[in-house]
Amino acid sequence: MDSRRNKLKGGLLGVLATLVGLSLGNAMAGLHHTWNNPIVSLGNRVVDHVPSAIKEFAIRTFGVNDKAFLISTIVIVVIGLSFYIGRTYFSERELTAQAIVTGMTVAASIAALFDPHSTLFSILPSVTTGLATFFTLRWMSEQLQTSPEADSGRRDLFRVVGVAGVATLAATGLGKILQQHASVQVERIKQFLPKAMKFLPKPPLDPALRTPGLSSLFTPNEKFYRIDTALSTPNISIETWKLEIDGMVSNPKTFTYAELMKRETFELDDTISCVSNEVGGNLVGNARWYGIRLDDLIRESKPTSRADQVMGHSTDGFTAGFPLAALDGRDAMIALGMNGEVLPIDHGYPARIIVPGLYGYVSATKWLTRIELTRFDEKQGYWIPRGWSAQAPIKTQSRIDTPFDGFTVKPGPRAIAGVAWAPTRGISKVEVKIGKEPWREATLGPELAKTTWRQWWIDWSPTSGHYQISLVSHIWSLSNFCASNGWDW
Ligand SMILES: Nc1nc2c(c(=O)[nH]1)N[C@H]1C(S)=C(S)[C@@H](COP(=O)(O)O)O[C@H]1N2
Ligand SMILES: [Mo]
Repeated sequence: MDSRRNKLKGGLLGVLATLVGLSLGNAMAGLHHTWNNPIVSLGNRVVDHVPSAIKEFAIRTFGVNDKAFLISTIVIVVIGLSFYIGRTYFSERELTAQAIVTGMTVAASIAALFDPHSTLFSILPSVTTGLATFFTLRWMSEQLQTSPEADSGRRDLFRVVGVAGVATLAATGLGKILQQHASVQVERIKQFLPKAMKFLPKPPLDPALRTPGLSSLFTPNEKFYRIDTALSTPNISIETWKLEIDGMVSNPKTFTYAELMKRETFELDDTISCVSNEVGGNLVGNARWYGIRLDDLIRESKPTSRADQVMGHSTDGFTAGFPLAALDGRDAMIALGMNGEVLPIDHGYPARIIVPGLYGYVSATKWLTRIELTRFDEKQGYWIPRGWSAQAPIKTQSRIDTPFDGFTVKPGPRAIAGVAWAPTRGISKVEVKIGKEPWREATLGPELAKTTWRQWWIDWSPTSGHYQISLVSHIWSLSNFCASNGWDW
């Protein structure tokens, strides 16, 4: 009786240890969209090899649930084996148990190597599962070393089961989040943007190609700065995504992704910047955005005369509000694309707002799901109660990209170069001063639009010594300087 009970206990602990392993392996599989958990890899191989007669039988009998049936069968087999593993492990036959765990791990790893787009790394979820199962078993047995008092033995058992249960739940939750991310990544990769109905000409040759160290005309998406209040990026599928326009409007509207895409699409070259960008900082970037007109959408929803603020809401709870009056034909957009790609998840997939000339924290809501028409004296965006101004046009700023502040350069001919921006006013002139020499007017790169930065450079041939470089940028509408930064190295 007692030994039967112990065998049952051992078996159940084996199952629990395997669940810990599987949930961790599953979380691991979420780290890359081509990786699968061991159960799915094994299932894939069964589907590959099972005779077609059995496949047809399964489809006939279980219909669309045939996959679920296959997966459940594998799970049942694995649970059965885990029960046996636990029974042997906890009855002093550790080696047998280890051999079975190893065998299953090897089998699942081989299965994973045949998954579509697999690499050697595809075995990681299976290996994780095997190792985690093994170490959990070992940890359990250490914790359950028979103690003289039966009472404490029972307490130990509760503790072990509790800890393993919590670990399984936590790893399962993590796996869900990661897998959702992976599946939205796949969805996004499969998505494509048709040519914009109003497209921009191909950009001119980038002066950065000739000037080492100068920022490229467009900032590549992977290098584009990111500011997020959320800990992890929301993973929103366009299948379920909707954009609502409501609040102080007489004609509230809801759009699906497909409905938005049917509207007139256009391109916008625009430099966005974070208000927290410090002199010389990199919280600024230039992109060719692709999207639809925000002005039109808002006009169609008929804001009431009381409304004076357009507030974007994100699924992550972030909000940003800007003046309704800023929708003055300056090409504010709901962006669905960035630099020729579907909007990256990090930058707001599936949709975000871009308003030229306004700082990101009052306008550029990522993972946008709702646009509310409201009033500044009634509602405040995320950063306003935290001390930031509700009105936030981007200031005229400039940056020296090269030579880099504080770095030593070789004497000899080179360039001093950088970028200057003043969306939507545009940059007309940049002047550079080296030490006590007179101000020199820099050569300016192409002006894509008044909303974008302009690259600038001057030739320079330093002899050895220390130099301070100062900079002023002038905007189109005024001739006096609006910003300056000084460099010392
Ligand atoms: N949902 C959401 N949108 C957001 C933010 C955020 O934290 N959450 N940050 C804003 C800020 S402060 C800036 S400067 C820009 C940055 O956009 P990027 O991360 O695509 O560069 O996004 C804005 N949109
Ligand atoms: Mo920002």
